[in-house]
Amino acid sequence: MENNLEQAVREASLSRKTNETDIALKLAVDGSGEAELETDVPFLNHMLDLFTKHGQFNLSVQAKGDIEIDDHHTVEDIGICLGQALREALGDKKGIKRYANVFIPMDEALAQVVIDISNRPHFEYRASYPSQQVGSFSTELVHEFLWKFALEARITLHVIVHYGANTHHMIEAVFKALGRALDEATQIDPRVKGVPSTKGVL
Ligand SMILES: [Mn+2]
Repeated sequence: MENNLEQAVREASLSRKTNETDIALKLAVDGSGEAELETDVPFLNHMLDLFTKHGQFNLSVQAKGDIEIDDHHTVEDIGICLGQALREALGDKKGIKRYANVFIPMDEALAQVVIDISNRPHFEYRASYPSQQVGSFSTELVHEFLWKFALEARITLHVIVHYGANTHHMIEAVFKALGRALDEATQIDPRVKGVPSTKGVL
């Protein structure tokens, strides 16, 4: 368990203020599923709560945004902050599993999330939802959030919603799968010596 002893506490906090949003975010990778979410986008709070619970992270987000326009900037900027926090929290990535492939069902819906903590930002997304809105939330913002998260975290992220009939369920399955996949890929594997790359750096 040498790796564990050498591992610094994997957490990061940051704040980001623009003319569009004002965000404070704290992420602990090795948490207990505790979420404290105060954003102006209730559906995103619900999704981040699931993400945190099923990823066994701790996450707090306080976000104010220009939701009088729409939710876009707030959702996008929380994705940016979460990505930056993940990247910072993981540090040199020594000893991590790096990859994960997770399927999560939510009743009739099935989502798959495949991750490589690669330091190579890439996002693939295959999802077609029956409705364009969940409550007041536009489903196109799921793409926006995930893409900016992957970009700033510098991970390879593939998200596939295989099928489903209820848009709320389908998106819920995505965020649960994202949490579970990130939990697995960020786990310290005692067999991994140093950085899990033949290049020697991630
Ligand atoms: Mn729900």
